[in-house]
Amino acid sequence: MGRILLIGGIGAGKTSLKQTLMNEQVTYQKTQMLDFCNTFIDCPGEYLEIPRFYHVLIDASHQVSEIWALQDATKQRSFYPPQFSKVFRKPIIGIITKVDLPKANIQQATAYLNYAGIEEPFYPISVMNGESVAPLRLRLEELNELRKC
Ligand SMILES: Nc1nc2c(ncn2[C@@H]2O[C@H](COP(=O)(O)OP(=O)(O)O)[C@@H](O)[C@H]2O)c(=O)[nH]1
Ligand SMILES: [Mg+2]
Repeated sequence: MGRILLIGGIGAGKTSLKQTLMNEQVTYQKTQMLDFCNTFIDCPGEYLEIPRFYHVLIDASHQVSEIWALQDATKQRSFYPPQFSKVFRKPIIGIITKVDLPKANIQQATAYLNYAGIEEPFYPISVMNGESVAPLRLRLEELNELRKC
């Protein structure tokens, strides 16, 4: 079970990150439902933004070994309730997206992820910059290695 669950608000960059790491072309496609592939479970941002869907995220988390929680650096708000990370029984890492954009506020995004109870270090990324996602690519490879054992 080397799979990863991607969570984050609508437009946070979950699908773009998945496409980047799977070496797919990054094209905009609204995620309408849980989307399973070998490596990732991608989901619509509504599942985080609308509390009555939290249970879907919690159920999906049982099928992964790690959760990646995204926060859009350009967003003035966050959808993570306080200590949300604690509802999951899986390791959870924080990823700050869209750091290439002028209005990105990494400090604010860091505060939101802290508020969600996620532990630092966080990964600042931009899908426009391949180097910024290199640490996540490495993490993915390590999980895949574990899966082969
Ligand atoms: N500039 C910039 N745009 C991004 C980045 N990541 C995602 N986007 C854009 O943000 C929009 C929403 O991305 P998407 O991956 O569909 O978000 P999702 O709803 O979380 O799956 C798309 O238009 C993406 O092209 C990034 O790192 N930098
Ligand atoms: Mg999506």
